[in-house]
Amino acid sequence: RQVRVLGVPMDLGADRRGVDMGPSAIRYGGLAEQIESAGIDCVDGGDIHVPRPEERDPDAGSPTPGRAKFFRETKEVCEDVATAVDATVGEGGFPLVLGGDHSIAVGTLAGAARDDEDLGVVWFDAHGDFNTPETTPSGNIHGMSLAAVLGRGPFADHEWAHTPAVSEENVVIVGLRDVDEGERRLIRESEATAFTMSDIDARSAPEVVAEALEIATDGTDGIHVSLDMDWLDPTEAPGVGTPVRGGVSYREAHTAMEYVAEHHKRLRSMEVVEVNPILDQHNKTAELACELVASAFGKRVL
Ligand code: DIR
Ligand code: MN
Ligand code: MN
Ligand code: MN
Repeated sequence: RQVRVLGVPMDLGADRRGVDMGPSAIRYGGLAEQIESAGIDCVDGGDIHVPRPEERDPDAGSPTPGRAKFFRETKEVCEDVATAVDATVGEGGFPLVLGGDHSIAVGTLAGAARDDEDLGVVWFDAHGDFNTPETTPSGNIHGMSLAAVLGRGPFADHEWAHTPAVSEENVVIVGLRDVDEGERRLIRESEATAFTMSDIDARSAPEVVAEALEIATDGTDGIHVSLDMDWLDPTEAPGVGTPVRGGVSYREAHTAMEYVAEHHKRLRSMEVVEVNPILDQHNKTAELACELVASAFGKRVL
């Protein structure tokens, strides 16, 4: 199977400028070489067009002004992402989507799940991304994307978003440590599983990731892996939109991706998001993202 890289230089879903440069930084960090070193064939499909925030009004076209900023633009970008991902899957390719902020997951999953298959999702993130326009403290759609995928947040009634794109019982958040007040209740009430950093401390990262993969593959045809780089501790991944202390280590992240690789027959799509080169140290976070992708695709020491 051939990996098709799709860049989405998106920062409309996050206040922190800089994640729009993520796709460039990740490519510059050696993505193609890393994927090839895993023995996987790879082509680059270029970038999706994303408007600059300076040329738009965040509230224009928003059904909930201030509570879902750049709603209209996010919809347009995610629709394009969905079309590109759907086409890649249709051609038998493997979509690897590079963010950009995490709002793009609405597009990735709309495209990946538009196929007849039932997908499970493992969402590696410090955050739940489970806010809705009602609970959001920021109005940033990247904090609502998992809720949106599940048909709870913005775009719930939008046909292009194909929501709920996946069923909640097969969705697992791993690495949670920064949750907003209203968001906490939504996560607890949902049928999605959330493993916090405390769970990882108590049980070890490999054990938690193994269980997450079990839940995501249980009764599904395949899985999607959404890797928010702020899942890692900021000492390893300082170049992210919203760093949060107390994340997983370099080794824990690699081990997790090696576990993902063990499910390669079920792996259908992947995205790497929230890389912010402005806050990075010599592109360290983007280079780490490339390494982790290679591990997920089966690269091994021996
Ligand atoms: C916060 C930050 N929970 C919000 N979210 C994210 O704005 O909703 N940061 N996803 O990466
Ligand atoms: Mn996220
Ligand atoms: Mn479907
Ligand atoms: Mn995050």
